[in-house]
Amino acid sequence: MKKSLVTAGLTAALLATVASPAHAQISERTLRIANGIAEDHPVGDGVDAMTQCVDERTNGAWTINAFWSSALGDDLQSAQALRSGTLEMVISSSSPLVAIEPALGVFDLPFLISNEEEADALLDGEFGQYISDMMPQHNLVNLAFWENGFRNLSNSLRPVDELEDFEGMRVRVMQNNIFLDTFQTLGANAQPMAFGEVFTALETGAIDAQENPYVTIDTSRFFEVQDYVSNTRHAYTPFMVLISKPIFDTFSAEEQQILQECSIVGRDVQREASRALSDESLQRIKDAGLEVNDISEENMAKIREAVAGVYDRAAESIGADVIERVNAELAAIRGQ
Ligand code: TK8
Repeated sequence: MKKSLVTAGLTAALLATVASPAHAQISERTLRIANGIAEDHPVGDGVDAMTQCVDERTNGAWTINAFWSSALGDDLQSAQALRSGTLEMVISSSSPLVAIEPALGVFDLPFLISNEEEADALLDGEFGQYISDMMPQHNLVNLAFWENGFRNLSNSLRPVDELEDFEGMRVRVMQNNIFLDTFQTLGANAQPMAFGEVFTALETGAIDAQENPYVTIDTSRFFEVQDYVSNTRHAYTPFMVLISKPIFDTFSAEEQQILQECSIVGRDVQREASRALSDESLQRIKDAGLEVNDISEENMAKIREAVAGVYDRAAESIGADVIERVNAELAAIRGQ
């Protein structure tokens, strides 16, 4: 009698564990995510998909609250808050985070990546992992690379379709030494500025120009305060989906896995949305009355040539080994 009671009790305990293995491992949590871009940017689709995934897998134990348009601060401020454990997550451009990890500047090298397939292979492969592995020493964990995308120049002065057109133009660049060098080398008056200040700076005429993917020119409504766009595609920059390491370290292994996997679910939705919206955004920019300039191959070649020296100068901050590594990886991806 006694023995069978014990057995029954054990069986019940075992059944409970088997029936809901998750529950013992999952705590109630609220994750705030900081973002600089607007909610209707494709990152919004990615966050929705990630949230839904997390909701299903935690049986509703987690709440994800996203804050848009720099409401919790800009990329760099948010990343610093993650490092000290006062904010859970940020979806940040890699570029301003060179202040934390200079090797991230590798993605900012002009004309490094030439199409989305290369970007995905690079970021989701060994090189992306190599970069992600650099983040924990800064108290940050990179869960995934999402898409910011190919960047194009917009301005309020004149059509830009050759090298000479950059001369003296006051171009906002991200707070990033590689972009600063690239635009200075092109002859522009490059001004580093946080993303949240760009619209007003364009509106008041404090600057003439900025550079971002079409989806950002569209969703952050830069088209309202700009007259020309050129498809320069001078760099492809990623978003990093970062979580505070001190906070992530308090998660159970299962919770860490859920967030990791749901960030990948979000990534795939986000990239698809980004690529689908890009053409629509360009159309909206045209409909808003902006002149869109396609730069000829010949003029593009001169622009590329002008900025070639940026690579050598950037080696000091990025690390020559990191640049060699990305070049080797890209050559392999291209089948060279
Ligand atoms: C939004 C930024 C933006 C980036 C920039 O926070 O700063 O121009 O392209 O997407 O991360």
